[in-house]
Amino acid sequence: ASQEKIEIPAPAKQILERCPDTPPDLVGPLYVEFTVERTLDEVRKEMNFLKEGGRYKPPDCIAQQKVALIIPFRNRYDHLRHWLYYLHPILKRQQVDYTVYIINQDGEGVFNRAKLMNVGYAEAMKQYDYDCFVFSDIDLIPLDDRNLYRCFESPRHLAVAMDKFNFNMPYDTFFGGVSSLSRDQYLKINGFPNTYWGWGGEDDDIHERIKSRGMTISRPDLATGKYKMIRHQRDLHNEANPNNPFKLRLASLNMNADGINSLRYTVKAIVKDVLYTFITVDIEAPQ
Ligand code: UDH
Repeated sequence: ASQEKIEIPAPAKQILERCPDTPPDLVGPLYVEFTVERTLDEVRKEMNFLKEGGRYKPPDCIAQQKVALIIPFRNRYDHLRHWLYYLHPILKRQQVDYTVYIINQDGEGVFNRAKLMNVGYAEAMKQYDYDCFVFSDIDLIPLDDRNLYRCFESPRHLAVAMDKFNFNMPYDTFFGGVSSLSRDQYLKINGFPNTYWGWGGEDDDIHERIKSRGMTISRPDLATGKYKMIRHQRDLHNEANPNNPFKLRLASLNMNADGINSLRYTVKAIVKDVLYTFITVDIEAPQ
């Protein structure tokens, strides 16, 4: 019998490579303004690259990190629209595999930024195997897309040059606004404090935690780390808390008992929009 050779064509499969260290499509300095009003629907139409929940991952390479963006939130819908309009395209150019989590404090009790960020960590970890967490205020827009929303060897402070501080650090140990920690870095400091109710001090506490665990802070330079803040009045129920500065001295003592290991909250609702995952949460706030 004659032997017939049959050629079986190999299935067309694309082998993805790891994304490069420097994303190729970055543009550098950005033009940002807050005078144009956009509806959420208009923003949605522009972000046709997103998947349900405010998710994106680069189609042509494997992202270096899986990043959860965590935003503490209550009643700042005008800021939210600006933030989504500017940040999604930046994060796409940065080739991040990411999801945006808006952590919305339920009720009218005293606001607690750091506790909401802990909730964001815990809820994000239930959904995906994130290895990096970027924590951002809703009112801060980067002015340069080379300021990478990812994690580094050390915990990173990204918002080093805000317009409201004349594009400078207000003090040397400042850790406010936008920061990133890998899962390991976050767990090494037992997450963030849950006990800073009202405005002030929690960012300095986080800085103390990092220092007391022997880690240093990584930062972009002042030119790359520029931010524009959306001007606003002080919110209701987020008055400066005069006790918070005193707590700071005890930060390295309290950190073992106050953090992700002592976090208590109740999820009220999870809504997945194409622009974000919106999690409303009761954090047992004092009235
Ligand atoms: N946040 C809310 N809702 C609130 C309070 C805070 O969403 O009611 C979130 C939001 O992400 C915000 C972040 O928490 O960006 C930090 O709060 P903040 O913007 O009040 O803090 P910041 O230090 O401003 O930026 C302090 C008040 C400035 C008053 C200036 C009056 N001229």
